Amino acid sequence: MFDEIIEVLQGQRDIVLATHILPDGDAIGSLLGLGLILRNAGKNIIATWGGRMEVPAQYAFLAGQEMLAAAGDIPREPGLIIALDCGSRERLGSVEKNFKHAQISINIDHHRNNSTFGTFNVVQPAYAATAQLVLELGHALNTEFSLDIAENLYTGLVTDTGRFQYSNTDASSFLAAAELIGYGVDPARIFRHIYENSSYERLRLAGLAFAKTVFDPASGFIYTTITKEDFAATGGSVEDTENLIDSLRAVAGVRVAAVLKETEGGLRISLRSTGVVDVGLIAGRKGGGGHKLAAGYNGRGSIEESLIDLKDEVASADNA
Ligand SMILES: [Mn+2]
Repeated sequence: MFDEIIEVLQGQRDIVLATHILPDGDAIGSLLGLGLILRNAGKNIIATWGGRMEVPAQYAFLAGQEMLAAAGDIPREPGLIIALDCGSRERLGSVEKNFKHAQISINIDHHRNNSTFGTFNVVQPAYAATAQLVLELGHALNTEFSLDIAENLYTGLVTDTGRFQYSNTDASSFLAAAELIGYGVDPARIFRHIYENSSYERLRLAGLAFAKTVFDPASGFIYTTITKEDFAATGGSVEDTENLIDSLRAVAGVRVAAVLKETEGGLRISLRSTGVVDVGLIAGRKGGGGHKLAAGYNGRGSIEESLIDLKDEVASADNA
């Protein structure tokens, strides 16, 4: 799976790593985890993502952040750039142009509808997290896994599997977790950092969002909206909305959950399915991407227009 990539890596000393905009636990964990693996192999690593270079508070404990650089500060035409956890080149945001101009590009990801946009592509939809792929790549590189590397990869694994409870969780996820725990990872320590490190602003933003939730039992569609005004009123950030949607999906009778949020980069729409509807297909038709149960895309027009459109999609998916 990694033969070609390892050959490419051997020929490069300076490597840029990039992940998707608004990075989640798998994005950051895979980015820093692979960065540390390659740095230990003697490479010069710069790690980045498009947009504001600010590590969400719950991931601030992760090692390797000295490798991070703002997207504007990375080489315009990197010799080698590696995209992690990005289903499409567009997900790189402002780093997309650097990716396009790189001499060699590698795309490592687990999104099913990945557009194989790299010179080399390792896409494994069967893997629950990109971090699991990075672990495998580490094996192929004969890496000596430090606790710092292991904590990054465990973070990717625990967040993308929903703490080992989503349907993407299988024996290989637990085997990967067991291996990482063997390198010294303390699951309770990671849990405290990621899930018990919530800010007051985050709580208030969630309260506002939950209060505005609309549920149509007939179609099983539940949604809420978060406007610029909501962010301003609570002091919450886009990162603070990361797990909101899981609470919407948890309501009995829900088939599709959606959170529509006005971000600096425009309207972002997150989707979750409880199993029947394939939200990855819906997001794909809108120029976005994701999995059957979790996907997202950028809305065009107002929140109201996007909602009308989305309700139609959910209604017609019911008939499929
Ligand atoms: Mn992922």
